[in-house]
Parts: sequence; structure tokens; C-alpha cells
Amino acid sequence: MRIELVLGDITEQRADAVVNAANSSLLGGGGVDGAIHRRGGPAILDDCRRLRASHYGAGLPTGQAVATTAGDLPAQWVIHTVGPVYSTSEDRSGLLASCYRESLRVADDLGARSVAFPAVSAGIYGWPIDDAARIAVDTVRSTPSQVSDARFVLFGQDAYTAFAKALNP
Ligand code: AR6
Repeated sequence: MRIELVLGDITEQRADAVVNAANSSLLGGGGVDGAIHRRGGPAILDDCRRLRASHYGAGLPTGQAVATTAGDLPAQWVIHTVGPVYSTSEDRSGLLASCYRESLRVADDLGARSVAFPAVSAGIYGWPIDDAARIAVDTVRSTPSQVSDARFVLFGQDAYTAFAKALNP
């Protein structure tokens, strides 16, 4: 698997699948989630509502992942995953690692070979970027998968630098 870093907006990425840093409701929010629903159009929310009406009546649990159409995005699928809110009193890194592992598992189920990831939990959910980057890179690197192109799409120089350090310590 080739791991690549890109400074930019995940909604502009051409990839088989783009990962969304969603919340359990699957019904949208701010950050990457807001951008993906805005640029991808209503087809994504329609699929999310169907998931809520079927398998995920109580929402998508933290650390898990599920796919929908990518609507108007230049990708085929959006893989929604729910990162943990950062906590100083409890170590939730296992849940953050699980987001990347489960997203790759869903990508394998879909037959996706290229996947673009944001820095899950590192925005509104408050995870310190250096630690978020280390967990993201270590997990994607060590998870067996058919994905050949894993791309981290970072939305600012600080995030890009943190991921570059995690990739080449
Ligand atoms: N492309 C790539 N990265 C982005 C983009 C973009 N268009 N926009 C923001 N980022 P966040 P979280 C970066 O807050 O912390 C939502 O309301 C951002 O700078 O999107 O997992 C959901 O509904 C940060 O580095 O996700 C949830 O309620 C990273 O993406 C909650 O926020 C993640 O920031 C999830 O919070």
C-alpha cells in the first residue's frame, strides 16, 4: 500500500472512496462532514437516512464505518466513520484506530483501491493533531487491506506537518 499526503480539501479528491469524519446520527454536521454533504448533494443524506431506518436505528457507533454513495463528489463512495471525542481522562485511542481499520475493511468489501482519509477526530472532536496523525498513520500502515492508494488529505499546514512527521519519524 502506498501512503500519500495531500494538502487540500477532501471533497475535491478523485478516489474510489473518501472517508467522512461523521457523527453517530449520520445526518450531517460541520467540518469535513458538512463539506462532504454540501458538495456531494442530497443523495448522500438520502442513503444515510435509509441506513438510520434499517441497520443503524440507534446511529453508527463510535469506531465503526459504513458506506453510502458519494453523490456528486468525484468519488464512488463515502465511507462514514465516527471518531471518538478527545478526552484527557480516558484513553480512547483504540476507538480512533478502529475508525481507520473499519474504514479499510469497508473499502475492501466495496472493492475500493484508492481511499482518501481526513484527520478523523482532529477538528471539532478536539484530538491533538500530532497524536491523531500518529494513530492514523500507524493504523493504516499496519492494517492488511486490498487498498493500494491510501491518501491523507490535510486541511492546513499544521495537520500536514504532523502527518509528515508521523509518516517519516
Ligand atoms: N477536507 C479535509 N479536511 C478537512 C476539511 C475538508 N474539507 N474540513 C475540515 N477538515 P472535523 P472531527 C479537517 O471537525 O474532529 C462534525 O460536525 C479539520 O481541519 O471535520 O472528527 C461531525 O458531524 C480537522 O483536521 O471532524 C461530527 O459531529 C479534520 O478535518 C464532528 O464534526 C477533522 O475535523 C466530528 O469531528
